[in-house]
Amino acid sequence: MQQAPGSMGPNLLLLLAASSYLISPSLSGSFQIDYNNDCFRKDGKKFRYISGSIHYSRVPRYYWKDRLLKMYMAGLNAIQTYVPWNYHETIPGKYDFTGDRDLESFLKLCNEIGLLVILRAGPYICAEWDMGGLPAWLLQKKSIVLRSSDPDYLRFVHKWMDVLLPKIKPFLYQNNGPIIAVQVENEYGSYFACDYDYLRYLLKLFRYHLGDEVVLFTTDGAGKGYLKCGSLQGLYATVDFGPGGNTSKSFEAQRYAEPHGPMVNSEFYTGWLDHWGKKHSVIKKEVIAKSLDEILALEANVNMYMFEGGTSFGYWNGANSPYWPQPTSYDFDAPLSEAGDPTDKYFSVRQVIGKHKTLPAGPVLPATPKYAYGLIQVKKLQSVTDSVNVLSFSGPVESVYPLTFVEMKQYFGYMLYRNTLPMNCTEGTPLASPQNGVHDRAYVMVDGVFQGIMERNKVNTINITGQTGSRLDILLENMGRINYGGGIHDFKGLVTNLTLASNILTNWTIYSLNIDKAVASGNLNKLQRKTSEALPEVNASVPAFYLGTFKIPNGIPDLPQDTYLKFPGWTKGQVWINGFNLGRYWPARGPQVTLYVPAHILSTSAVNNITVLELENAPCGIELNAVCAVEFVDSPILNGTTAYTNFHSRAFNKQSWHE
Ligand code: NDJ
Repeated sequence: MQQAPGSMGPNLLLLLAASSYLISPSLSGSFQIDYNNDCFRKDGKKFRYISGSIHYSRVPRYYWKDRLLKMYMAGLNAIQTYVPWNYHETIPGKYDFTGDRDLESFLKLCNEIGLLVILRAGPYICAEWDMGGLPAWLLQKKSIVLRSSDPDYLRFVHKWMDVLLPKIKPFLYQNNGPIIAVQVENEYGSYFACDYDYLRYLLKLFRYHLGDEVVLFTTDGAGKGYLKCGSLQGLYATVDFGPGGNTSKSFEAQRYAEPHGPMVNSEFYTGWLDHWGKKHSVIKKEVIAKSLDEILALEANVNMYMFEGGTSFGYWNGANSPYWPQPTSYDFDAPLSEAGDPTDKYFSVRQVIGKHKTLPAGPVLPATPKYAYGLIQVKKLQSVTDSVNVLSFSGPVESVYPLTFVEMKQYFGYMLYRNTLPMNCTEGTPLASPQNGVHDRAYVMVDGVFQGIMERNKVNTINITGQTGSRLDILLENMGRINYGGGIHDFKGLVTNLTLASNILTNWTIYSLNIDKAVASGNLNKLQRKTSEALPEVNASVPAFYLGTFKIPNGIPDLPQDTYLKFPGWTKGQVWINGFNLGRYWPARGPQVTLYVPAHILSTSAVNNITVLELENAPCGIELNAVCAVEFVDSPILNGTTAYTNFHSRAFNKQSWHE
């Protein structure tokens, strides 16, 4: 079994373990706030943390050590990470802390490497993560008031924290672990509820499980307006702000809530998030370096958000209101790239840190090698609507009106809504969602013939043609739940009625689709294209599956290596490699064009399978010299053309630090 990159030999591990013991020889460490001297104290000594955010849920376990070692070599003495509740409890009462979700192993690794941990335990985390980390099944109670003292919400929060907090208690610094501080909730002052009973409940719950020693804190925007509802007596208030502003003024805001105690910027933005259709966000390394230097010169504590952004694999990306979904890449223009490669910004940040503390001796781990496996031909398997029997494991549900994903007890991916036309639709008859209820994209077919695409907030009416009794199929895509603000109460599916020529369509047959299970089981790949089915016209393809296989050339040293997947001529869809859901691609809208492929999902001993779900148009029609292929390349493209102007509302950029 390949050793994970950055793996240390047993001697170095022993040395590190011993040295960390030497650092905290006492049976248990102490980490406190010193209000008299406006600082933290670690084992009685004045302490300032220089931290970076890495989300264990966005980096494969295979690469955790590689990224953490690079963060250590940058001069960080701590890392900050979120615990996404929905990542561990995807269905109520079923908990998963294994593999890439093994939080305890992640914490052990941080301790081994000598990195302290600032744990952001939620229950809500934002993070451009689906529903801000809250599980969608909470919406089974349609009227639930999320992030409040709604008893139904608190009941589930309590149950979840009864599982999570005992897991992290042994890793508290007071118990000789790496966790020096635990965040409660996330930017609560930015949320409409302003429910102090909720914060008090959480404080009591966290203290019950974690004891009285650990530092519990909150994070809010650097403004009185945010701190008013986001802070609470008993939780140390910290702020977040990006580069390019007035650093001292930003910390003055913190003093409004905490007249004494250490200055803490819990999110110093090193870059920014992206949205499908908008220009890729970048921030110049010089802008970061200047502000970071100011923060460190003030002897403030800082966490760089993000230091390693990583990837929202699968369906995990979130969205912003009114509806702007985020892409699969969470590169964030961070010091370590999505693939964990040290960037110029990394070395610039390391240089600034080196002005304020001694950097660890030794070389920085290099970028991991990337390999261009080249063009891989793929073949159309079947359309989604022809594969329903393989994709739907629970069979159809009949309902007078459309049911949402949550009502169908499905939380991610795609669902199929089927009906029959109640009238002749000649000359294009309007199919409409008058209340903008397509959440989020609908691919519409009549008798298997593509009719058009409806999109939340963008396209609420299309014209369709067909005869009375024709089969109407609507493939509904959940593009990710809003993760910030009041819109996190984000139901998916056809959440309001559709009308055909202004008459409400009723009597639906609804299929919950589990494509991931069908791909992983191999059943999907066994489907053979119906030879009778003619290749589709160029621009009339319907959502369909395509399959490619490839062997990784042997005899090439240390293959497999990381790579990037490109979709020349494709439009929008989802892709799996060897059953691993890599995420969404949408080169037609951008800015992300390539998907990061971590090496550990590839095989050199067996044939590799690529399963593509193309939702719109594939380069596999009858057009001349169509190249029905995807391509593995050795460098990323995250700043492709975009369909919309570069849009940053006030909410999107708290300060005008964007380029
Ligand atoms: O705490 C939030 C963090 O999880 C603060 N952020 C970060 C943006 O990367 C991240 O979501 C903001 N989120 S300001 C709101 C973004 C609104 C466009």
